[in-house]
Amino acid sequence: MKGVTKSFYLLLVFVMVLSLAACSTPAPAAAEEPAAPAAEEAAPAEKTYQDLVVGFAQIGAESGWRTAETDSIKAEAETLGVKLQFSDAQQKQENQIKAIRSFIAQQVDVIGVAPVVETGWETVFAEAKDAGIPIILVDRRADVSDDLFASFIGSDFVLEGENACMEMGELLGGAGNIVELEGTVGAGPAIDRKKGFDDCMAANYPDITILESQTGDFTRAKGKEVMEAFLKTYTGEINGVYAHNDDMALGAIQAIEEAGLKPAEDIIIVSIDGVKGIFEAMAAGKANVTVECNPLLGPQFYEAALTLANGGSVEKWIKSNEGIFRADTAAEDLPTRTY
Ligand code: GZL
Repeated sequence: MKGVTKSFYLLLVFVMVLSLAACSTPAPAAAEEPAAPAAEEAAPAEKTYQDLVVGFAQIGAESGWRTAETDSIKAEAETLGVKLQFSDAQQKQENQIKAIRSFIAQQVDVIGVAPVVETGWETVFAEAKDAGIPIILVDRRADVSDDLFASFIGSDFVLEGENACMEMGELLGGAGNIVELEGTVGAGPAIDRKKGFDDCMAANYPDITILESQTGDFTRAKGKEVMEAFLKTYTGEINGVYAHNDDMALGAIQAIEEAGLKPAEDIIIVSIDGVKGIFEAMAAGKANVTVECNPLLGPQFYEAALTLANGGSVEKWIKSNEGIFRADTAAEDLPTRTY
């Protein structure tokens, strides 16, 4: 028994020594926390609209639509507190190019441009790209590679032409002779509205003939002048006019009345834009249809500009949504029109 007792006590002492050692052994030092990384360089503060400096190279003031767009670009800058450098090119591409170079020299954050024609922009757009300044195309496209512009904000002009075609075909009962007043030669909307309309006519209305198509340069004066010539050349043959914008249609209406004919009755009038003047003409029974093309692009333009200025990306095509307006509702629509 004695031997058992002795071993027991020896074991007890051993266990007690072990426990004391465990208690007295300092806990392993907590692993060294890695030093907090050096504070990363603070990212630049996001720009706000009030920080934004934007250049806008506008075409000119050729139509009511254009002046409505200019009003939207200027008014929205005022509302948002954006610093806007605005230039009016008086319809000349070389003046738009000069304006873009001046915006680059001023190191603006973003450049907006409504290209008067589709071609001739590669060099100056590349200069903006080299300067790190994004380009936004507003209401008209440019024939350049995708890397030379950040976004196109504007309408589907081919669809506008197709809509005008279907309205004209309906109003003529599927047969008759028409003349076409085209926009500025080489301008995106003129090229596409013609394509949309002419292709749709060929596909859907074989009994409607386009007697002649000529540019009226998107202006009322030129539209009147060309319509006068058409009325002399095709006396008594013209059943309808398709004008690429309302201003040329309003000029054509004047020419038709001065020739002793009734616009919208003797000659159907279909045009594009949706400016107040055409609603007044439709309400007075002098025009039949306008296909809307929204010029109030200021809000979308500055939203995209701010995103780009903060290093973000935007959709390559920010499309405008538009309607078709006819004479039968023009009087009630007119008070709601804002341009
Ligand atoms: C369309 C715009 C056209 C309008 C015309 O986006 O470029 O130019 O239809 C204007 O009225 O002159």
